[in-house]
Amino acid sequence: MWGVGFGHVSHIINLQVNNSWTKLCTSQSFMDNSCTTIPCQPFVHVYFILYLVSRLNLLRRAVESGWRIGDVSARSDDDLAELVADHERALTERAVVAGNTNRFKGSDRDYLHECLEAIDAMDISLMETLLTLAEMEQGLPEVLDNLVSPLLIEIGLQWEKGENTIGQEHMVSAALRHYLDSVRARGNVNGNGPTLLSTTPTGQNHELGALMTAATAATLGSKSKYMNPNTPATEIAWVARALNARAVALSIVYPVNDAVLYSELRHLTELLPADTYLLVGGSAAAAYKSVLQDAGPCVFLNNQKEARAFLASHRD
Ligand code: B12
Repeated sequence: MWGVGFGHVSHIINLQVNNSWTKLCTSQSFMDNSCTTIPCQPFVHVYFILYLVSRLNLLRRAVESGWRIGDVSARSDDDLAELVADHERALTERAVVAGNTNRFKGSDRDYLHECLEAIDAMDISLMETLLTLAEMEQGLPEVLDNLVSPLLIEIGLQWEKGENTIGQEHMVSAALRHYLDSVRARGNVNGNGPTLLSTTPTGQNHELGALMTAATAATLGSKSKYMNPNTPATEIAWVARALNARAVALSIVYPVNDAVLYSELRHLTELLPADTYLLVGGSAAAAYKSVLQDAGPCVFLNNQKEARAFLASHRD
């Protein structure tokens, strides 16, 4: 018995010690009154008590991590130690991010470079944190013009050169989509400004330009609504009418020469109320100018700076 590691008896729930014996009970043996009594030298008692203190300490840390005592009391020491270590590791990581927040407040950080490094390391959570920090420090216009846009262009180039994977590009797009839509949602969604409906038309799957415009509009006081990408003309027109939208924003990125899109855009201009603005942007927008330029109030905008200028002068 001497020298046996007490990790082997980690289910002890009751321990009685006197000068010459020690009674060990597990939850089962305690219930059926079959606890083991072992003869012990006094120093073994000390050993037991030290073990017990360390186990109670583990149990306390597990409970402080959010576990219920009933769920952890029967776990082995190794299991408990792992649970506690996982939780404490997560806390440390959060503290590092929080520490960085304070350390860099008001600094002149190169967020673009840091985001690219985070993407390289597949640390998308860090990229999301950096976006939030950049927005707090520099404001949304700066983030859209000098962080999100160049980031997407760089990701596209890296993908073309085979320097990143499709998986990475998808992860980044998903995170940016989520970020931009949360900016839109926390903006003036139910305010008094005019309603702007953003989307992409049939066949257009690149939606981040539309989401950037939706986010921009929300921060400038519009009631900014967003439909998913690849939306048929009839649905865009129906929603625009239902919401009494002052403007519909379309993003057109790829491809440039889509016959279906020509006819969809023509159809859209026929279905929209004559006084609804059609705002069009995106790297392939110019290719469809011929269909749109003579129809209703249609405005081509090259970037978010131009979108801000237009929206600011059409607030009413
Ligand atoms: C993210 C991304 C994707 C994502 C899109 C995810 C999503 N949910 O949107 C996914 C992975 C789905 C994707 C797929 C594809 N993609 Co892609 N993609 C990109 C990437 C990296 C970013 C696109 C983007 O959002 N750009 C937004 C901004 C940064 O660019 P922008 O359109 O110019 O917009 C700016 C302004 O124009 C303005 N704006 C834009 N829209 C609007 C609208 C309004 C109203 C206003 C006011 C302003 C405005 O605001 C922006 C900021 O100033 C680009 C790289 C790039 N250089 O853009 C490639 C890119 C567009 N993709 C490309 C390709 C080839 C593809 C695929 C064909 C790949 C494939 N083989 O499957 C598919 C096509 C899918 C399809 N059927 O349409 C090529 C297109 C090349 C071309 N023009 O011929 C690019 C350029 C990559 C490259 N370098 O080769 N892609």
